[in-house]
Amino acid sequence: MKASSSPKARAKGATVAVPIVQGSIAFWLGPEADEWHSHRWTAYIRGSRNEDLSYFIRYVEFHLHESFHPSKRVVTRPPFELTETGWGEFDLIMRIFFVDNLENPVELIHPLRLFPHPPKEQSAEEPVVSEFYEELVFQDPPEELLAILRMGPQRTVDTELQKYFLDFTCQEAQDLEKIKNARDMIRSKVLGLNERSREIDEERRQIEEEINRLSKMV
Ligand code: SLL
Repeated sequence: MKASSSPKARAKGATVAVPIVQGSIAFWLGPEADEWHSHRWTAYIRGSRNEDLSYFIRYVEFHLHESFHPSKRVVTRPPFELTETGWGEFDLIMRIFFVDNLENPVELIHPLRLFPHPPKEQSAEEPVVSEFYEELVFQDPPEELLAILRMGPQRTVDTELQKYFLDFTCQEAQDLEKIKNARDMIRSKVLGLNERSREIDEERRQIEEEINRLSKMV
């Protein structure tokens, strides 16, 4: 059986990039705050346009600071978010597992932010938002996963927090523009190299003619 016809085969040469956002939103608890629980925060992985990512993400493991018990939490349904209360900032790890077990999990490190930067007085209404645009890049993905990724998301997810999300649509447009510019540059380089290659062929032809002419003289 040819490798390409196996459902577990990898699609050699295919690359798919899926834009996602890793983030956290933290609310100061105001009068309810105590020494150990000054903030309520939610950390999450979301689509850059709030798409439901469960079409290709099976679950997300959140690895918290060891002062949380248990420190590992698993979220198996969208939205892939975790809410906790605490007092301190730390880097949390979000490990993303895909619907296709052949694809290795991807680990993102998220800097949880509770306090405004630069520092200012906190209000219970205005949260601290820490979001980063990322691209999950699948190189030679399994055929099945490739088909799923190409089909794309089927729906969006609504969450109470979405009014605080940052807008990354212009980041996506900028990335597309960069890709287009890179393509144009490669295209013009290839054209230049083709031209040079034609010149070299012509030079070689002339040298061969010269060799022929000279060898007839000896
Ligand atoms: C800091 N390096 O010192 C960091 C650690 C840990 C935060 C922050 C636990 C809450 C709970 C919690 O908020 N840990 O025990 O329920 O700032």
